[in-house]
Amino acid sequence: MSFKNDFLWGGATAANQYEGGFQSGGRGLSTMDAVTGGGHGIPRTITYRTKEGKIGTSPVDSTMSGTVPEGAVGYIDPDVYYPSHVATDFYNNYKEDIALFAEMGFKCFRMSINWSRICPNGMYEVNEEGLSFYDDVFNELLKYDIQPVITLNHFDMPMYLADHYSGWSSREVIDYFVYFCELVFKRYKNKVKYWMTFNEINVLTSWTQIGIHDNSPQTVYQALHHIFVASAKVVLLGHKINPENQIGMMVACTPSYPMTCDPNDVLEALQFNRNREFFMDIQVKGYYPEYKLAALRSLGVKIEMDDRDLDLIRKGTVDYIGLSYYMSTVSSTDPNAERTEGNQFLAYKNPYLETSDWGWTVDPVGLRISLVQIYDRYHLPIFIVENGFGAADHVEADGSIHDDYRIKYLQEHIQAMKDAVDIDGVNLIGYTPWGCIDIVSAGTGEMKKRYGFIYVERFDDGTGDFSRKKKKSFDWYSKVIATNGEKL
Ligand code: P53
Repeated sequence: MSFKNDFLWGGATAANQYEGGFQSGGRGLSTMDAVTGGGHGIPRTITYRTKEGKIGTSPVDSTMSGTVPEGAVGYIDPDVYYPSHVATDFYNNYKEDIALFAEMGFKCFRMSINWSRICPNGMYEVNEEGLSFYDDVFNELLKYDIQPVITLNHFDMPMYLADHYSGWSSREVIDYFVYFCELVFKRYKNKVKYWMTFNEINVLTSWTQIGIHDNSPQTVYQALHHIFVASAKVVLLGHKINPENQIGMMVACTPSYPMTCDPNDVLEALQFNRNREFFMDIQVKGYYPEYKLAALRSLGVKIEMDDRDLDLIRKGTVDYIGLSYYMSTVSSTDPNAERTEGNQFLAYKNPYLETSDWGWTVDPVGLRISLVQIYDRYHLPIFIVENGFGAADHVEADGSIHDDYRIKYLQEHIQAMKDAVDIDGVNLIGYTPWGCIDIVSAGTGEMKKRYGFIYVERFDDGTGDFSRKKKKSFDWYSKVIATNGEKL
């Protein structure tokens, strides 16, 4: 019982946090190239240049939210450290890294394609060198029977589109994105079967992610509408190019519990959770749900649509639901409820849960609850494409790394997945723990917050030789895969 025989065990990464090579192989600039390191309680910033030529910075919070003023463009300061420029250098280490993934027994590997590596300015142009880089990567994966799982857009975009179109607030960007997707669907037709369109579509609010210059509800929802239409078009196109393609959506799943059984708290949590379900309603069911239309009306948001948009959204629904799950949160209507300090995700303390050093709750039962709720509501296969424990690892004198805390977190979450499959009947198709090799943290920009089974010698001050080392969790996860999740 438990996991299917072809269960997709693997690991997950994203180009802007892992790939590096930002000026190699004809790649264009990407928004994330202008995002600084941050860390140790200091937020990351976007560096920009205004129309008048003034250099400025604006903060990016841990939800990646942050914009630059109207008319300003991304700017790279030669004296500043930008973690994504080299990241942990997959670009020059992919063979070695993939060999290590194969050693762990990975059946799949999730990564994103950097749009500006294929289309340097995001428009109708093709960088052959970029296409052939991913050919090499996919060939290497397939050599070991590792299925690539490709995120078409993970928290970045060609900087040119952010600078000249205010990103996704312009309708033209739909066609540019569809063009890019058509290129990669055709090029990798015989290499890639699993795709997902937009990473964590429910948290897209920033210049770095979607190129917008203000994050008023009007701008965000108009941009999201374009993203929904683009995603639907891409799903239809991907199915046409290869009917075997499995194309999913991807949502950040941070479920909220009511603080008490006060019906007002229950309602508050329900509204919070609906803000996430909205995205699945659109991309799985294929329509704008009434509760969101009502909320948009009361916010005074008016979305401009083309006649065909709703029809496209109805037709271009996805094949599976991809989700990230790290933690749960709490909703309350009590003004005196205990608040957490300066944590933008988790406003209230849950007295039943422990937290990581970064204040993220550890809640495996919350994962099981979410799987049940999502499966009951949508009846689509579910793929957990992110989960994991960010921690500061200590390298012992003999080079070993005893990350028992990470093993414990993953053990408990895999057990919760098993229960969801065995007891609750959820159709779960795969599991790719986040940052299976150490990569840059999205929220903090740090290397210190590590998730990997593989350690990368790279530090926040820009030093380190990029060498790779196995952590204790490496052997543990290998055994989990070898026993198809029986031995935790
Ligand atoms: P870091 C919100 C809630 C949960 C995860 O995060 C989130 C977000 C949005 O920031 O992001 C995902 O690196 C994201 C990854 C990211 C990962 O969580 O801040 O898809 O890119 O690295 C972990 O610890």
